[in-house]
Formats: sequence, structure tokens, C-alpha cells
Amino acid sequence: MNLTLSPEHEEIRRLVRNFAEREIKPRAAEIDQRSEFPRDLVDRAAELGLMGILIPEVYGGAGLDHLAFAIFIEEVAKHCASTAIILDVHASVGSEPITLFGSEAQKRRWLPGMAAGKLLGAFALTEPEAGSDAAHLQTSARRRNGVYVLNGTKTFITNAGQAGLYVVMAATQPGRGAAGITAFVVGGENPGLKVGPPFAKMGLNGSPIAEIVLQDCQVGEDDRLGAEGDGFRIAMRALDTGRIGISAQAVGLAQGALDDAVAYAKERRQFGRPIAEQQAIQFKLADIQTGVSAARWLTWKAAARCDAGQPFTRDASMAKLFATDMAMSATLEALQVLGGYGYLEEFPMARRVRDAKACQIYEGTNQIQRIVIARELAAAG
Ligand code: COS
Repeated sequence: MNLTLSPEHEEIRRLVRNFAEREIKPRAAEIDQRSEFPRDLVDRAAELGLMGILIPEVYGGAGLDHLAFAIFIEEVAKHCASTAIILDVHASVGSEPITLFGSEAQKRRWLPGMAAGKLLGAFALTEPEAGSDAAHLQTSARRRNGVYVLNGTKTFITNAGQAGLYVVMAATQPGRGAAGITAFVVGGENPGLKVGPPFAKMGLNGSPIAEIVLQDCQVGEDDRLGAEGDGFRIAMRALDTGRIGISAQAVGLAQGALDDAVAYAKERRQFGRPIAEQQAIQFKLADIQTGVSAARWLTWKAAARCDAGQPFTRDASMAKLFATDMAMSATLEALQVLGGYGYLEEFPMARRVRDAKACQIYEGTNQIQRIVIARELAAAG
């Protein structure tokens, strides 16, 4: 068992860490305060070749593996979880379904623009009445004269309004549940696709999340991903990678909080010595460090199993469950280390707490992750 990163993974970590420290960190507070979509950072990520991190080289991507993807998202999330989720959704659920399930023509049509950062990806599964129970979505796709006509409303769509394409799940056979769902690629310019205003939310303010309405939205047969009825499996496979990304985002949030808490604890003196020398604080820092390490290993293990072609659904769910619960408690505890300063918006701790909460909810709530893990246990037994 090799527990060290390869030189290539070390290199990607160095590259992203540099980018994040020099260019993302100084922008993070204003992105949050102004609810600003960080177009400049997306463009820079594209220049660095990061927008196509998982896209094969033949389509203009970097063709790197899921471990590299996890490292990338962690390093970005350390400083700005909004930017991390924008890049994560693009790289995982927004583009990987095309890489994995698209026809040669679809790959050639969409992937080079996505790898170049010209087309941002989004993923549209959730609906107002179908969240955790994704198989019961209501959006319909009816085939008429050689085209599909999509009607329905999708909600909580990350990158809504900024995306150049949406991977949309719709029912070609309504009433058949998972078996009746088909996946489509819908271009952002499609006149049948309307984007609602971004939701005002608790955190992740730089990441626009909104409703999209599909009204007589026409797409060609060549915009269908896979066969009719494959859509649910495509969505679930996309979410397996997506959950590795959310785990990495959570690890980054917690690592960033820990780094700041340690630096503060070494500086801050009370009762005649730095608070880092006082057990009440030491115990908090030790617990956060332990949680971060455990979550990172779970995340990397899920990524490594994916890259080795092994089943990794349960691993991705375990990583997502553990890392995001850990990030919630770690960011709160790190805030406590900073005392009153942690509560001020002037410091990044409060933002991290607000951002961490989303990780326990999206790409499958942590209750859904437990269901996935338990079902696999039962299936194996
Ligand atoms: N990879 C590939 N296929 C998968 C899969 C996976 N990870 N998970 C399930 N499938 C397949 C199953 O094998 C099954 O196929 P067959 O009918 O051919 O056997 C099909 O998909 C239906 O699966 P299942 O019966 O498990 O569906 P359920 O309706 O019971 O739903 C859960 C399963 C709850 C796990 C699913 O609905 C889910 O993940 N919900 C959360 C959705 C989510 O994450 N939303 C967030 C959206 S992005 S913010």
C-alpha cells in the first residue's frame, strides 16, 4: 500500500495551491459579500488547464484522474468554497456524463469548449417535488417529429444562468420511475430554457443556484445521452464522482479553518501565554486535525477506487457523509478558537461555517448517503 502522492499529484497540488493562495484567497471575501460570480477565477482556472481536469486529452482536457480532481477541489475550497463548487459541478456532474456516456459526436461537440472554460457545465436532476426521491421527477420529454420536447421545472441548479450546457434528466416514460428517465444535453442558449433569479441563501454566495424552467424546450435526438431509460443510472454515476468532489470541498473548508485557527492560537495570548499552549484549545485543534485527516483519506480512497475501475459508490457516500459532517463541526470549532473574532464577517470563519452547511445537503443529503451505504451492506450480505 502506497501512502504517498505521485510526483504528478504533488505537481497538481502545487499548481492549484499557488493559484488559490495568490488569486482566490484575496478575492474570497468580496465574492461572498457581493454574491459575485467569480468569472475571472473561472477564466484563470481555464488558463491553467483546470477546467478540463477530468476531460480526456483528445478532447482538449488534461485527462487527469479523480485523485487529481479531489486535490484540485480541496485546494480551492480551502480559500473559497463558492469557487470550489462552481468548478466542481462543472468538472464532475456537468461534464463527466458526456465523457462517460456521450457519443463520439457529442464529445467532439461539447467537451473541447468545456475544457477551454468557454462552456460551463451544470446538472439538472432535482425538482421542486423530487429531491431525495430523484426517480420520481416530473419533467417530461416527449418525442415528436424527430425531436424531444421537454417540459418541467428543475430547481437548486448550481451554475444556473452561467452554464453553457445543462445535463438534464427527464421522463421519456412518465410513471415508470427510474426506468423511464432519460438524460439530455441542453445548451444554455436553448430558447425553451429559462433561468430564474439566483436564490438568496445562507452561504456559497458566489455560486449562483436557481430554478430552470423548460417550456416546450426542443432538443434533437442527437442531444440524448445514452439510450432512453438510461438517465437515472447516468445521474447516479455522475453523482458518485460528484460526491467525491463535495467531500474534497468539505476537506478544504475544514483544512482552511484549521490553518487559520492554528495561526491564531499561536499568536493570541491569554493568561500570560499563547492559547495554543492551553489544553482547552489544544484539544479542539487536535480533534479538527484528526477529522480532516480521516476525511481526506476517505475521499482519496473513493477517488483511487474509481480510478482503478473498482466499485466506489459506497466509498463516495462514506466520504461525503463523514467529510461534510466533519467540516460542519470543524468550522464551528475553529470559529470558537477565534472567539469573538471568529464571529466577525471580517474573518473567513463565519463564511466557512455558512458554506459548510450546504455540503451536508447537496448532491444527496447525508441521510441519503446513509441509505446508499446501508443498501450496499445489505446487498453484499
Ligand atoms: N451507479 C449506477 N447505477 C445506479 C447507482 C449508481 N451509483 N445507484 C443506483 N443505480 C441504478 C440501480 O442499479 C437501479 O438500476 P436497475 O433498476 O437497472 O437495477 C436504478 O439505478 C434505480 O436505483 P434504485 O432502485 O436504488 O433507486 P431509488 O429510487 O431507490 O433511489 C437513491 C436511490 C435514494 C440512492 C437515489 O434516488 C439518490 O441518490 N437520491 C438522492 C439524489 C441526489 O443526490 N440529489 C441531489 C442532486 S444534485 S444537488
